[in-house]
Amino acid sequence: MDALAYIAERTPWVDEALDALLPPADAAPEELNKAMRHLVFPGGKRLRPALAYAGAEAAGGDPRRATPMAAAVELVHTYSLVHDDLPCMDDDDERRGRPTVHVVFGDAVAVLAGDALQACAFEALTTSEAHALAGAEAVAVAVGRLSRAIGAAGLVGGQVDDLAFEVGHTTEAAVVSIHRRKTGALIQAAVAGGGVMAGGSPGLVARLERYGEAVGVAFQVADDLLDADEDEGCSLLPLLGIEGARARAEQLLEAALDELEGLGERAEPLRELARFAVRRKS
Ligand code: GRG
Repeated sequence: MDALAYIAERTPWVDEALDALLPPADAAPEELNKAMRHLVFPGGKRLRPALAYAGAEAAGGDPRRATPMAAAVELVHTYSLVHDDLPCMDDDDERRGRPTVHVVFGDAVAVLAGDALQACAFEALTTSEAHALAGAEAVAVAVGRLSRAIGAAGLVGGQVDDLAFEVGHTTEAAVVSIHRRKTGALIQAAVAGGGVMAGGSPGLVARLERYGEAVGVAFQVADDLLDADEDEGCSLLPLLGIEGARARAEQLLEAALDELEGLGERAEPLRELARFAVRRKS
């Protein structure tokens, strides 16, 4: 099954969970609840949830055990996009072809909707259903991994360094460090967290972490290649050129695939998703 077919098969699972977790749009406070749903439905590619499910499959578990992690990573991803679009950050009026949350609901509600989406991510991981699916120990480990991935050492720290980034005053290592935190850490948490929720052994979860780190950075390099015509921000393109960046993404893909060596069929979704993350056209 190719990556798009895999994502299409798994997306209804996470969408159902997201719909159940988010407050109804007509409940009070309506502005907040509508703002929280604005970017979740319809969503984007739902790549991170698919990676959580595929991580669970590679661990040999029932992929449905990863649903709380799949929902949590998509909620964090959505919160980060809502905040990234704000006037004080990237100041974008449009995302996925629709007006951004702050354009529709105002800056204050957009900040608060992002905050509430992040809280909802941890709620997703700690419901009684999540405990029943994965067990208390796996839930605790998954919460720890997600917290580390999205805080000062991960997503938020990477975003701060990205905002302060100056083109022309940098090194490849500095760019990769930002990619690893801003984009890679959440992707890594999705895959490894899926493996944890499905009862993967510590050795297998460590392999998933290394796979996730490589795919996370490669995903961002691929994103930079897709945006090659736009003003260059924090990107490997000015340092490596288009062909050099493409080659680097392929190297990272190979490194990710190497981590799955010997896992056979059960890791096939992860292999397909890695190829998709690197070679996608949008
Ligand atoms: C505000 C804490 C905070 C972080 C913001 C999300 C983000 C970090 C910045 C947005 C800009 C950007 C290029 C981020 C890198 C990650 C990335 C490529 C996000 C887009 O992910 P996709 O392509 O999006 O999976 P869809 O729309 O498909 O969900």
